[in-house]
Amino acid sequence: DLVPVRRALLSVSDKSGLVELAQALAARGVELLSTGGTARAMREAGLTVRDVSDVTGFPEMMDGRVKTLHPGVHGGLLALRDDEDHVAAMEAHGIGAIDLLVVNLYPFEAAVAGGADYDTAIENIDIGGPAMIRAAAKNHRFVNVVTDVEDYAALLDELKARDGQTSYAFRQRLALTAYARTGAYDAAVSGWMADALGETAPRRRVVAGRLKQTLRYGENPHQSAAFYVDGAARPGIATAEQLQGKELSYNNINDTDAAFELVSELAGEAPACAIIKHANPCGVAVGATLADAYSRAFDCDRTSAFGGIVALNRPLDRATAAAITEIFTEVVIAPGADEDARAVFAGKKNLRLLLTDGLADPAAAGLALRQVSGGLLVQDRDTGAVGEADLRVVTKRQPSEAEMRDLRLAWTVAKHVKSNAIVYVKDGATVGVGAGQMSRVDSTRIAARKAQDMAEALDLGAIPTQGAAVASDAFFPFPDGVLTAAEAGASALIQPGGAMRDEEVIAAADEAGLAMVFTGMRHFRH
Ligand code: 93A
Repeated sequence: DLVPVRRALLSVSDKSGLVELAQALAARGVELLSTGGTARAMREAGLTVRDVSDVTGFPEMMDGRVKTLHPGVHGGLLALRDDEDHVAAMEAHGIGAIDLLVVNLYPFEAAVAGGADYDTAIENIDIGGPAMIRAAAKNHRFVNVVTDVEDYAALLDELKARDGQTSYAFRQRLALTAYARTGAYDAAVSGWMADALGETAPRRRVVAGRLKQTLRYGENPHQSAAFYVDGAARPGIATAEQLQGKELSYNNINDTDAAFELVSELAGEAPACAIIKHANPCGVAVGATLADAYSRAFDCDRTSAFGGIVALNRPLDRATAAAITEIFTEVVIAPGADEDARAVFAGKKNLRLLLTDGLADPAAAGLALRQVSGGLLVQDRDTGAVGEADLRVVTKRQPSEAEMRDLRLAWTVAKHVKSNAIVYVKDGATVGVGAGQMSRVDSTRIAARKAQDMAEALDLGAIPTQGAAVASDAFFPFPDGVLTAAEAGASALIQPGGAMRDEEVIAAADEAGLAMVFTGMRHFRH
């Protein structure tokens, strides 16, 4: 199954490593075919190159849209060398076999990530490249296809080790890599277009991505892992620039995403901070300054904040940077950092600092995926948001303006807490978060209990849940959760409503003197 490489077609947008590869191939006596710009680059290096237009008998035309789309090329890639009919067809039509295809595609992903407009993105969709790659990969019994500059060295090693030939196993791996590339490429095109058109229907969205980074390990050290990105230009974990600190881990990426998505919901607010641990917020606050917001978020649950992820809705400043470095923090993500802040962090080599280009758009259409045994569950991102008009006060008592502000913040935070989610907020800061419990009343108790513990640890004196606003991500099925919140001192509740026992629940709230607001929308998150 060894196949000699005698003729190669090179057509690459990324020309790095091209000349060295071509020189090594030429030195082995391999004939070189090529397209416009690639041929020029090789000729400038003194190589002898034959133009594809010479093979096809057609000039490159229509701004290069049609250059390799021709039987002279595709016949040379697809012909089975051990099939009499195929060989006869090659001879009859003067088609020469191509044993090696080296192609990398028009940089569609980079163009889109760089903010290309619609027409520019369209021009960056490579047609001839993927067609050749798929043809060569299909015929890997005879043809080598290289789609990644990183594989040039392996190809030359193989040719050297096998005296100018390649093994079947080697070609199989190249073909596999090639199909991964064309699959990811088309997924990027379709994803860009779905975003451009605001399409969310799962049947019109491809679930795939491009490998951004191989990770040291997954959720646990015995699991391998990688980070795939969809190539869109939106601010977030996939596009953030890491200024310093160790490489991000799988859990870092997951938690940093959760932190940034949450803080981005507070775009229109005062300076805000979210601290995340195991994908759940352990402190969220708005403040007079960013440092104030951080310190108030930190005070929600100082114990859990240790080794946490901090996300900010404003560029990091010196005072906030200094406060953050007082404890061990894994990652800080913010839409920028000033010089002073960078200087403070520079002394903390392990602290990872990620900068984004603005905040995420909570309303942006997209998909949320979850793996189940044998498949994927696909749904729209939870872009749901309740406006002023959606809120319905169901109790005798109306919430005060201050309570209403806290209710809205609690509701926003609850959307980002694993269900069952209960969030206590007082004066623009979470004071207790109950996450991931199987019973809602347990979450209500845990959140209140944590607030109490923190108050004792900080020697606050006052009970932080006194007069707090409480959000529940889904309806209270029974009055018990409401009663628990009331016992903790809460004065206002926000929840979707819609339970069979809503009347009982409302009556319990009225009896306890609480104000309660229904949103009509649920935010489960699992
Ligand atoms: O516009 S295309 O889709 N039409 C083609 O026939 C074609 N053939 C190769 N683009 C095509 N290519 C691409 O051109 C290759 O995939 C490669 O990315 C690029 C190399 O062009 P040049 O050699 O002119 O720099």
